[in-house]
Amino acid sequence: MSELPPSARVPENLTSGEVGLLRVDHVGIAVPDLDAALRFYADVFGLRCVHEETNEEQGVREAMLEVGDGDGPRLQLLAPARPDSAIAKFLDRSGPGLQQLAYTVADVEAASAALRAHGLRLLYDSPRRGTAGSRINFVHPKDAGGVLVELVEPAAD
Ligand code: MC0
Repeated sequence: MSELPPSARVPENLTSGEVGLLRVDHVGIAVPDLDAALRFYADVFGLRCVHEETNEEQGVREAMLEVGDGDGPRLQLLAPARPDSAIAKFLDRSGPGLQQLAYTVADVEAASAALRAHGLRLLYDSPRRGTAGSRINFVHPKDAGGVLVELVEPAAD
């Protein structure tokens, strides 16, 4: 639906540590109703939706919102697309709220391998499809201080 902002393009030679986190990509918030949440964030916070899609594999309807000039991290609204999804389970257990913190990486497989070497559990053996054709994996929240950490390798273009 939209081009990646300049901040989501991966510059060469920019890494911090062996895991290679480049920046905060987005913060994910679980919501029961995507359309109602989009209205709330537009009307109250003035945030603009720049991308929306349904990810069947993850069982989510999601929307990306830009903050300010759009050069920084985005806000991701996540609503369940089916009752057995991770987001539906999160909402049942915890209610609406912060669900994940996502970092941009240049190479999701390399980042996952580095985190596994530190003894952390990655949720998937190999990357899966994320927003806008990105490749993603997650660190189990119990291995990351209670935070569900997502690694996002943006699509090449
Ligand atoms: C569960 N826990 C969390 C949590 N979800 N803690 C912090 N943040 C979360 N989001 C805690 C529970 O409170 C519980 O703690 C313990 O983890 C349960 O662990 P579990 O039994 O192993 O797991 P489940 O069944 O609760 O599932 C949690 C898990 C799941 C993270 C494995 O949500 C998952 O697979 N997430 C990855 C996929 C995902 O989130 N997809 C939706 C976004 P206690 O202390 O009670 O034991 S899709 C997306 O983000 C894409 C579109 C993208 O950005 O590109």
